[in-house]
Amino acid sequence: MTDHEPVPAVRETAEAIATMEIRGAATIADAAARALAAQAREGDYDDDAEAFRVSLRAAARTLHETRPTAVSLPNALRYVLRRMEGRTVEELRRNVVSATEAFVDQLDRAQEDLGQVGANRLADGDTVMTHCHSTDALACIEAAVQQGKSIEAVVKETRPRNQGHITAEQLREAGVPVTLIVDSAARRYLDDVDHVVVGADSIAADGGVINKVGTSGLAVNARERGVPIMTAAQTIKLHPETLTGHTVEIEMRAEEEVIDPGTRAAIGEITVENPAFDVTPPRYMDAIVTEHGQFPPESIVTLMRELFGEGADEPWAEP
Ligand code: RI2
Repeated sequence: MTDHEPVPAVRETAEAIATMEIRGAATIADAAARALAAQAREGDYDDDAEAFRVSLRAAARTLHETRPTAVSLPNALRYVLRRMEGRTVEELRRNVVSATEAFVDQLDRAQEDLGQVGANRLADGDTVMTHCHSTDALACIEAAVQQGKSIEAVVKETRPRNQGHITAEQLREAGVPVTLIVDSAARRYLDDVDHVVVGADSIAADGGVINKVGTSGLAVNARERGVPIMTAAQTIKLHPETLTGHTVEIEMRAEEEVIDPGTRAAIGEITVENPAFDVTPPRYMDAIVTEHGQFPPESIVTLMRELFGEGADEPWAEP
C-alpha cells in the first residue's frame, strides 16, 4: 500500500455506496464520514502530516466519485475535511476522528428533531402515502406513532429496485398497518390518503426537491387530488452549489435494474433508460421539514444561505 492509497475500509465503503448496498442519503453520509475516520486511524503516515492530508483528500475523492446526486455525501466530506487541522499526524488524527463523531451525532439528532416537526403535520387517524425508502420520512411517521397517533400507510413499491419493501417492513415493525401498491396505482389510492411523505437526496436553492424518480409525478397527482405532500430532509440535503447557479446531476443507473437481458433481447432493438431521481418543482411541494422547522420550499434558500454562506468549496480537490 502506498501512502496515498485509501485504506480497505474506504474502498469497501465506496464500493458499497456505488452498488447501493449502502443507500439512502443520510446513511451514505454517515458511512462516508466513518470511512474518513478509518482512513485517519488506519493509514500509515510515518509522522508525515502532509502525507496524512493528501491521503485524506484522496480517500474523500474515492468516496465522492461513487454516486453523483445525493449532496449529503459531499456535505459529509466537507464537514470532516474542514476540521482537518493540526501540525502533527497525532493532532490531525484526533481532530478528524472527533469531527466524524460530532458529524454522526448531529445526523442522529437532526433526524430525531425533524421527525417531531413532521409528526406535528400528521393527525390521529391519518393515512400516509410513501415513495421509496427514506429514513427522514420514516422518522416523521414513527414520531407521530410515538405521540400516540394512529397512522396507516399506503406504500409504493418504487420500481426498479423496490425500496418500498424496506419501508413496508420498517413501518410494520413500528406498528403501522401497511398496504403495498404498485407505483401505477398511486393516483387511485391518493383518494384514501391524508398526507404524502417523501424524503430527498438533494434540495436546490429554488426549493426544487430531488428525490427518487417518480416523486414529481406523485406530487403533481397529490396536488390534483388535494392531498398535502411534505419532504422530510435534514439540512445536509441542502445543495450549496445550487446557490451559485449549478444544477444537480441526476444519476443514470444500469438498464439491468429495469429489464433482464433475456427479456430485453427478446423484445429487440430498444433503448432503456434508468434515471434514479427526478426534480419536483417547489410549487408542487407543500413543505420541507428540517431539524430547524418546516419551510415553504420557496423560502429554503434563506436557510441555505444561513448554513452555507454563498456557496461551497471542494476541500478534497488535489493539492
Ligand atoms: P434518507 C434515497 O435514494 C431515496 O430517494 C430517499 O428518499 C433518499 O435517498 C433519502 O433517504 P437511494 O439512495 O436520507 O435509495 O431520508 O437512491 O434515508
